[in-house]
Amino acid sequence: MPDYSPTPVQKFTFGLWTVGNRGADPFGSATREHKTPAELVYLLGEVGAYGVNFHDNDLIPIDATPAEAEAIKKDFRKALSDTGLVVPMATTNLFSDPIFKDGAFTSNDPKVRAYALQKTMKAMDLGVEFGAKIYVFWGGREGTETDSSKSAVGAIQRSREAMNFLCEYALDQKYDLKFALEAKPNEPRGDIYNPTTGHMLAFIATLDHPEMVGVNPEVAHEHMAGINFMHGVAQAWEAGKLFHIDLNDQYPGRYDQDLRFGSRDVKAAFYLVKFLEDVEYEGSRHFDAHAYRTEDFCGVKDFARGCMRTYMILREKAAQFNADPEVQSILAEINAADPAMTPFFGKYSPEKAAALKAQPFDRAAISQRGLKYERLDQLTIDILTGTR
Ligand code: GCO
Ligand code: MN
Ligand code: MN
Repeated sequence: MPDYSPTPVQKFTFGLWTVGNRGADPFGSATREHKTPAELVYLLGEVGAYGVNFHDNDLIPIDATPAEAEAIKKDFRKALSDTGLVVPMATTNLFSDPIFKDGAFTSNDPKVRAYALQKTMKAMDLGVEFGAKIYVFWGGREGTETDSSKSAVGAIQRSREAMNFLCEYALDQKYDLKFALEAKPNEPRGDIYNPTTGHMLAFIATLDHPEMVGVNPEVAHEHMAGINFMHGVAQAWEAGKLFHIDLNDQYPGRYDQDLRFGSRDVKAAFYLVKFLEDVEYEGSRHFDAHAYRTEDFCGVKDFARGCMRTYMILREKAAQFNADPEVQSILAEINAADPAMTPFFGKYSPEKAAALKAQPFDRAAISQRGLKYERLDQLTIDILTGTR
C-alpha cells in the first residue's frame, strides 16, 4: 500500500476554528463540545499536521482578563512544544462580535473603524508572539445588504487606508510579517467588497506597500462565485502574490459549506494540487474547512486526516500524469513551436508589425486540426480513477 501520510514538506496547517468547529449552523446548535486551544493542538499533533493558525479570539476570548489570557497562552505554548507544531499564520476576528455587524474597516461608524484597527494591532502582536509570519485579512463583514447604506468607492478607500496603516504598524514594530488578503463574494454579508482574488490583486497594487501584501485564495470562495479556482491561484502565483492558500471544497450556488478538501470536485482539486506541486509552492497548505455536523471528535480526526490524505493522493496522481508517456506526447504535440511564426512574437517593432500584417494565414487548414483534448481529458480521468 502506498504511504499517503503527511510530511512537513507540504506544511499542512489547520485553524483552531476548523478542528474546533462545534457544528452549529443557522438552524441548529452545537453538536460537539468545546475544546481548549491546547487540546486542539494535541489533536492536530495526533493526526500529523505541521502547524496551527488562529484568530485572536480563537486563542484568547474577547473578554478574557489578562490573567486568563496568560494561562491560556502558557497551555498553548506547552502544547506546541510537546507536539512540535508551529504557528505560521494568524488573523483577526473582525466578524463575530456585534460591534462588527456593519463591517470593521469599512463600517460607517468611525468608532468601529478605530476599534477594528486597535483590535488588529493587538492581534498582530499576539500572532507574532507565537511566530506567525503571515497575517491574513478576511473581511467577512465588509459589505452590505443594501447598497443605499454605504459608498462602494468609500468602502475601498477605507479598506486601503486601514491596510496602509497596518502595514506601517508592522514595519514600525519591525515585524517579519506579510499580509495575505482573502476574498469571498458573500456570506455572512449579502455582498462583500473585493469579492474575488482578482479584485484583491487589483486592490493590492494601489497600496502604499504592495510588496508586503499578497492573497490568501480559498477554494470554496471562488467556487461560490462559479470561478475556476486554479486559474485565480495561478494568476496570483505568477504575480508573486500567492502568500497563503485556504483549501476546502464547495458546491457552487450553495451556502458556505467548508467541505473536506477534494470531497466535492476531485478533478478541480487535482488540477490545483498539480499546479501547487509543479510550481513548488512553498507556503502553508492550510485547510479552512470543518467536519460534518454529524461527527464526534473521532470524525473530526477523520476529516483532518482526510484533507491531508486527499492532497497526498492527488500529489501522487499529478506525478503520474507528468510521467505518463501518452499524456506527455499529446502535450508536446499541442505545444509544439512553429519556427515560421517565431519572428512575429516578442517585443514590438514597426518592421515586425508590417511583416505580420503581410503574412497570409490558411484559416481553414489551421482550424481543421484536431487537438486531442478529449483523449487527454480521458487519460486524466483514467489516472484519477486509478484505472491507468
Ligand atoms: C470564512 C473564511 C474564514 C477565514 C478566516 C481567516 O468563510 O469564514 O474562510 O474562515 O479564512 O477568518 O481569516
Ligand atoms: Mn471560507
Ligand atoms: Mn478562509
